Amino acid sequence: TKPEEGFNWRNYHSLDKIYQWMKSLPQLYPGRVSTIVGGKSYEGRQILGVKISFKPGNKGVFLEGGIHAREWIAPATVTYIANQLLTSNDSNVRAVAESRDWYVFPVFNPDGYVYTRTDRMWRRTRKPYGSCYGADPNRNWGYHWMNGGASSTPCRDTFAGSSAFSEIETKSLSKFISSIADKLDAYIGFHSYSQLLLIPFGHAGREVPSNNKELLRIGRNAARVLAKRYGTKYTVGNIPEVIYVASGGSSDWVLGTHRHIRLAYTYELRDTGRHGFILPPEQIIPTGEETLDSIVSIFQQADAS
Ligand code: ING
Ligand code: ZN
Repeated sequence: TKPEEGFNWRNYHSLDKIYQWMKSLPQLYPGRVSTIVGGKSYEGRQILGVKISFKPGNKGVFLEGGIHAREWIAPATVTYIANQLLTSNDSNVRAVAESRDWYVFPVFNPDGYVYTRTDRMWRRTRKPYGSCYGADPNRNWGYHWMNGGASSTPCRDTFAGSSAFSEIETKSLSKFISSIADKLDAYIGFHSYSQLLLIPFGHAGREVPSNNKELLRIGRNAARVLAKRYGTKYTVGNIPEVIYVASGGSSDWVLGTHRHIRLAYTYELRDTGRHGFILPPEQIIPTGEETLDSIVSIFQQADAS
């Protein structure tokens, strides 16, 4: 096939294209990549992931993208990172890539992602609630559910759902995450926009992780590394301090119910509002490069201390 028919990071892609690319990886990298159906969506789509593993016995990292439909740079960045983990010749990238098992889910909310082709600013899932559709899948997880920064009114963008895990997407993925949690040492989510590196917890009440100081130190160093490539500035801190109180987020539940996980971060990727959610496709590769730099830094630091 011609290169332009293959997958690339020059443009944003449809769900079908992304899934087609993911499904091609096991044949391209035999013994290193397998696809995983981690969950399913309300409209019956698969929530597809890939597991990248270079050797047995490694700890696992979970990469979550596209929980919010309109944040197109998130699936693009997560697929960029997965591709670099497989193909990069940079010795620092190679060392980090091969030191972990990577569970990569670029599109957590496939119904929403597909729907953004009709309504580009859609954020939520697509399950009907009366005359409105969808709940915020990053307010629907069952740790301090509805404890601040979430709405109980359907139609609102931060509607938390009718109960914790009322959405099949969060319910099914949370079961998958629990099934591999023993192996997980890190959970990293990707949103846009604002250029922030967020640390749990988001709920009201000011709970912080037991290793909050370590997370802040590693995060600030990673942000410094990120800025080196293109000068992109990130702010690092706990969720309520640097963005807002928000409960029912995935990272709160993952860390709150799996306390052994050492590294939990959520990126708010480029930019700071000039383009917002409609980030030009020319910025996919630069965003991917600088974000990968920071991910490599996070794991280098974690392994050095
Ligand atoms: N931001 C996130 C949101 O869900 C966030 C911020 C991250 C809140 C992690 C809670 C936990 O509101 C965007 N842009 O969606
Ligand atoms: Zn988001």
